[in-house]
Amino acid sequence: MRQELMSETNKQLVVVSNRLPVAIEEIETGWTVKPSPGGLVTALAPTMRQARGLWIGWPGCTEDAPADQLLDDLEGLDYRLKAVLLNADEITRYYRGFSNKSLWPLFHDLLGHFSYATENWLTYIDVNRKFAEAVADSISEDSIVWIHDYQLLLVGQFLRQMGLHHKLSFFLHIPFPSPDLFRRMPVNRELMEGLLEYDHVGFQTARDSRNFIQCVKWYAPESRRTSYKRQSRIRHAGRDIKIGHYPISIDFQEFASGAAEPKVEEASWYLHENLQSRTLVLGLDRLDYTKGIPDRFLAFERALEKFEELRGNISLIQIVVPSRIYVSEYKDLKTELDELSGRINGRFAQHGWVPINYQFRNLDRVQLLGHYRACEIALITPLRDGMNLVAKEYCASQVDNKGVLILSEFAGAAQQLDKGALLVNPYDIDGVADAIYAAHIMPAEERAQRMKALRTEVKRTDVRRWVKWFLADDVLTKKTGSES
Ligand code: GDG
Repeated sequence: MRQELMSETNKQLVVVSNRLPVAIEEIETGWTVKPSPGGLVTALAPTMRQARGLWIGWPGCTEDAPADQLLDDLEGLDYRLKAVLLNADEITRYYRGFSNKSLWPLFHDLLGHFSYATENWLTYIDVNRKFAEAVADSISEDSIVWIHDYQLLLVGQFLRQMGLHHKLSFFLHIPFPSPDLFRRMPVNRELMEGLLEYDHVGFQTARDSRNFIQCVKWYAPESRRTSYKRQSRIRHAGRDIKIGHYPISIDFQEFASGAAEPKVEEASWYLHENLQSRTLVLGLDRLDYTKGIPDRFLAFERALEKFEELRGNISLIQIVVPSRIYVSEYKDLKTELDELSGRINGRFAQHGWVPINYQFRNLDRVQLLGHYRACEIALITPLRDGMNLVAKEYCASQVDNKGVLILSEFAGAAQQLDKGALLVNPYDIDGVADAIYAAHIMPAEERAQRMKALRTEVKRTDVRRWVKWFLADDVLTKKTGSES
């Protein structure tokens, strides 16, 4: 077991991510700390407890918050938190700028959304250095440092410059682009140089890992590579760097048992009762152009056009969780969705039936599970996605094996779920429309067979296994770093 490994070796796990698992917010009477739960928190919590864990990140507030004191006073956590505070300019340039306007679209293959500004890049460098200083101030000789995601690509490089010889690991939650795309980034060489300072770089899928290796071949053709099973080793500048793919996952049991709770069954019953349609189709995404929501609406419209029997019998429930609304492109996307759903509903709605039930809001836990339970089809069609946990959560929650998963072939999850899901190309409006119809008429036996296969896979590779895969070598082997 992972926990046993950590305690045997008495290492301390230091996790570094842009956001902390809590958020500090200003209220009328002062400040409050709220949990901001997510998959990564659930995944890492047991190991963090066992390994005297420390989590370093931004608590989402401005610099004037008394963050250290608030986090020190926090009760009920079995590991420590340390805040890196950002000022308004840093939030604009590092986070909203270089991270979300340059790296995010480029790494999702969406060059049309990509823009670059030198001042954003310079602030990104400064903030990465700031995170590295926070790490260097807090770790001990036996710490294992695990840095997460695209906002912090350069932290390892700054730690090296500060003279740290710890084993440094990095995991990228979003896709890694092909060399052709990567080279469009004006600071591509600086990013490669930074990434090659880690000892271990992990990706979601084999394709991301391959893309990275191709980029290394372009950037450093003299480097040597050896492969064994799921991993490669790159010999670069006198050091060995381990490259692997580790598809992130969910706590299967938590979703499976949560979905079977009476209050969830009740919420699910109400959904069906209120919407009347025989088949409910679920879309659930953060507001983001990578998620392919407008194309999904068009595919749903096409299905209603092509297959008359669907009219009055199928409804799409699309939940869009507010996100990055300060960015004009995201505001435009929201306007587009408002208009599209209005137009399609105006075209097809009849008394007692509306084709698209579109809601711009968050769901609480019971509602989330209720939606997973109630919907006979999940329509998950991102244009590109690192993994997509909603797909896995939907499968885990299908305790009666009735649901059908329609999944974009460009979601990382498709590489694991291809056997049971109906895979689609999200740009192919007719193809997605056909898949919606195929799912609607799919016999119960085939649904059950496919869903059982999906649930077996999600259960087998659940999030604890992800942590175990990634950390196994880091805990058991010594650093294979610099040559003397
Ligand atoms: C990034 C990568 C990668 C959503 N709506 C509600 C809600 N959620 C939860 C879901 C799920 C999570 O948010 C969304 O995770 P995804 O993986 O689908 O997408 P991103 O946020 O884009 O995540 C992605 C992931 O990192 C992990 O590496 O898979 O590819 O883009 O857990 O349940 N939760 C609640 N109410 C909602 O309304 N409670």
